[in-house]
Amino acid sequence: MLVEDPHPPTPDRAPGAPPGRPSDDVAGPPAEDVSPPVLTLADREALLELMVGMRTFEERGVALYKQGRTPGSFYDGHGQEAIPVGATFAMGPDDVLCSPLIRDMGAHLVRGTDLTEIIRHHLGRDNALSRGREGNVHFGDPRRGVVPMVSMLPDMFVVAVGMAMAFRLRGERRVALTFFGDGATSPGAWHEAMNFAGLRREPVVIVCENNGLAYSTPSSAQFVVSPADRAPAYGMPGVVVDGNDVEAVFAAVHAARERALAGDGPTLVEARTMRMHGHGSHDDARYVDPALLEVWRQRDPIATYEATLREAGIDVDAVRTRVLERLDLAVEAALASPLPDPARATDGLFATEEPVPLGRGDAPWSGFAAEASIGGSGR
Ligand SMILES: Cc1ncc(C[n+]2csc(CCOP(=O)(O)OP(=O)(O)O)c2C)c(N)n1
Ligand SMILES: [Mg+2]
Repeated sequence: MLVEDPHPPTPDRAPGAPPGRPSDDVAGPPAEDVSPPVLTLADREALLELMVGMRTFEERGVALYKQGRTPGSFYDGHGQEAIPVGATFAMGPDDVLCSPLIRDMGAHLVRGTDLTEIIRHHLGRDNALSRGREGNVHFGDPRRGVVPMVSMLPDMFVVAVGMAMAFRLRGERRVALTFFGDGATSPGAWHEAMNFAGLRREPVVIVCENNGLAYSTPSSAQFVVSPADRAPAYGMPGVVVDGNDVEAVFAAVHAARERALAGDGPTLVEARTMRMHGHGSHDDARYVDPALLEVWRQRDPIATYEATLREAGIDVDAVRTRVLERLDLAVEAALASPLPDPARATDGLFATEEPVPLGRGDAPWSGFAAEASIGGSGR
């Protein structure tokens, strides 16, 4: 028997859409008509430097872990650098990252979080980010609009949707960007966040890093329908992008941000890539076919971009030298810094002062340089 919908969608109101908001085409097209901004040569050099910065830092991080200097484990995003760097580069200074995860070190670098502080954090030293409370990836820098993550996946997506809702209700021109992996698209909270964001058209930019693996589970053993293909069912476009191409990620996320700022709601950008290392430094990933890794190694996001920029006349060796010099200084300073004072272990358990306003600080946001070159697209 055909049962009638007691609350059918109307041409000007989708089911459940807040009154007064246009919603005749809930999913809407992706913002393909937004012409991608022109990246200057300086922008492109910055993108390379940030990706090299992430990789070089993480290689050092693995070494420090293997030397027994890093408590816990160490997680890296080797081969995925183009995603956090390209996506964060497309954000404005008032936008919020909620939150960079274990493959997203480059997002912190784009935002200008101090490298010595990050290394101090990983070494469990007294530091400005977590005050030595943990030595892992659960840190952020609220002054720079980077929200520290909680570990349960994909709960920061839920928080990002809530933040985006707050921005919309307050009439603030800013978006929340959230990162998660393919593995985070299965728990119930992911579906709840997708549904709510699509229904309410929250200004959230959703970046799914599909690296083919959730710990040792390949995507083929986890879902039938890809995250991007699922997006229209929640009322938003899903865009697949080459996650090893930093400029492609930048363009897709920039378009998603424009769409969110225009009031058209969220976009899910599925960046396809490969997890080149184990889940963490404790995992040798023997369950991954070496031939598959070799295929992806040929597509390394840094090597390919370096070749392009070398052609364009950029001195990529100088970029590497600069990165290494900065890293050496930061590691030296971090290793020389003290462990936290045990007497202060309970400091900060309760809020005793006003929180720092998110992202309204002094972020030396390094996004693409020439405002004129992006046609005044409203950053
Ligand atoms: C609810 C929940 N279950 C398990 C974990 C432990 N865990 C952390 S990362 C991870 C794998 C996630 O895979 P994916 O989302 O694809 O991210 P990737 O590691 O591939 O970047 C797991 C199982 C967790 N953080 N939260
Ligand atoms: Mg994964």
